[in-house]
Amino acid sequence: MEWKEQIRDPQMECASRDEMMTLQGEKLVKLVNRVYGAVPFYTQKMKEMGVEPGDIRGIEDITKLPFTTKEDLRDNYPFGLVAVPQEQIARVQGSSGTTGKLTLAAYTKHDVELWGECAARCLAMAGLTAADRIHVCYGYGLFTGGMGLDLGAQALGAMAIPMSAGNTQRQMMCMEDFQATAFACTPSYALYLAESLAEAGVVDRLKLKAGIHGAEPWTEEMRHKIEDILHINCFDIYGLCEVLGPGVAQDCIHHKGLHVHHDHFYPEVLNPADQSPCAEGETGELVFTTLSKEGMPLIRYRTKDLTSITYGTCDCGRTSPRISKFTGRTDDMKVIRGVNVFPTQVETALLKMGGDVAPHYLMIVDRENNMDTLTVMVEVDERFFSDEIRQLDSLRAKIGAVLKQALGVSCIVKLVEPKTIERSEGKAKRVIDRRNLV
Ligand code: DLL
Repeated sequence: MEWKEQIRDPQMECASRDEMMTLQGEKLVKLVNRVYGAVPFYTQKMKEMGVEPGDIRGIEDITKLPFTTKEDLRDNYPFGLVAVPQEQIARVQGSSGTTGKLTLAAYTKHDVELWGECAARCLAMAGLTAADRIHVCYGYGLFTGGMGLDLGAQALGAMAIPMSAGNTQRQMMCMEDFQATAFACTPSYALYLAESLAEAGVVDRLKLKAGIHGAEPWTEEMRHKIEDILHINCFDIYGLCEVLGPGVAQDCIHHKGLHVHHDHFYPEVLNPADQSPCAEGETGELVFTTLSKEGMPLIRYRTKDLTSITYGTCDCGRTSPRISKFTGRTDDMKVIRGVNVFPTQVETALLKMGGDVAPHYLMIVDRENNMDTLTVMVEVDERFFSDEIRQLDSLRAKIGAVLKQALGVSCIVKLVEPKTIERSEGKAKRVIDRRNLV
């Protein structure tokens, strides 16, 4: 089919580098003045570094500013990094933190509108317009997927179909009945759904033309597979709740990297070892400064996502910097069926169970029939391996329930005898990922 270039905000998306740097500089100066004083964390960090708001005069001064990490968010949980009076917070969203607590993000009304605008730019990048019907099968709730795409559809003037996740039969029925022209979900679920639609023989009756997928790493091969089954064009949407949610960046119809909305998010790619800047095209850790957010703006937030960046003008005419598909993370977080899972969450949950369960575990992440699976091997007291099989079954069910509660995703529990899991003299290997994503 014919793909028409849609640029929602040409003034911003196609601004010259000089114009954009001037705007980014002005916004950075305002941001620093806003958080200094209002957010004790930043005031203290800047004082420790000997930096005052007056030292920040343009975007090139960004390197004088401190970093923010996920651990800083945890230490200031839940509202310590909020930069406005709390009554101005219009909504909160969250994702998994490194321990039992969530990573929480707070948005003002302005931030929610900004989010919708950024997500709408992404939908436009995928060739969608107000005439489209967007079937959203990302989860709604604290996770940003459902709400983000929904806000984007609203801002675009399109029809949002708020399906939320799960119940594939119902998804298939509504997709056909409501004549959705685009759908949004994780790439792994997209492939599962695509294959289910093909098996049911309904693909030709659908009106789909685009798929908007992200929240987890995926490959070009995966993209082509979904596209081939459904005869659509698939797009890679990126975001994280701390920075905004889906809509921070996405690829356009030329699929030559994910365009970052540079007027709202200033990206840096830094060498993870010493935080020195990477050269264009060189892989490093992606760091974002939110230039426009009010509620919980972040300065130099270390995403731990590994990518590279290019600055040239794209074939679509956009000048926004483009990040490449993600090659991994600097930490051990895994995204399983769109849910962020940290080994430390498993550890915390097992330790809380105490007694018969040892905190020796191994997570095995795999992909079966295009769906992520998580198996957790757990060492338990050897008396469970006597002839009382029923005891073992009930312990397995109990651990399964505790882990589901802690991780937000179900897993297969395999109980093993003490000392079965290989011990390491250095860092324990807690996760084996067999998905071969990169
Ligand atoms: O996953 C937001 C989102 C929802 C993005 C729907 C796209 C679509 P969090 O739960 O905070 O937010 O998880 C953020 O997920 O740091 C990456 O490691 C990973 N991630 C998100 N998008 C992509 C992508 C949402 N397109 C974390 N490719 C991020 C690879 C992604 N990884």
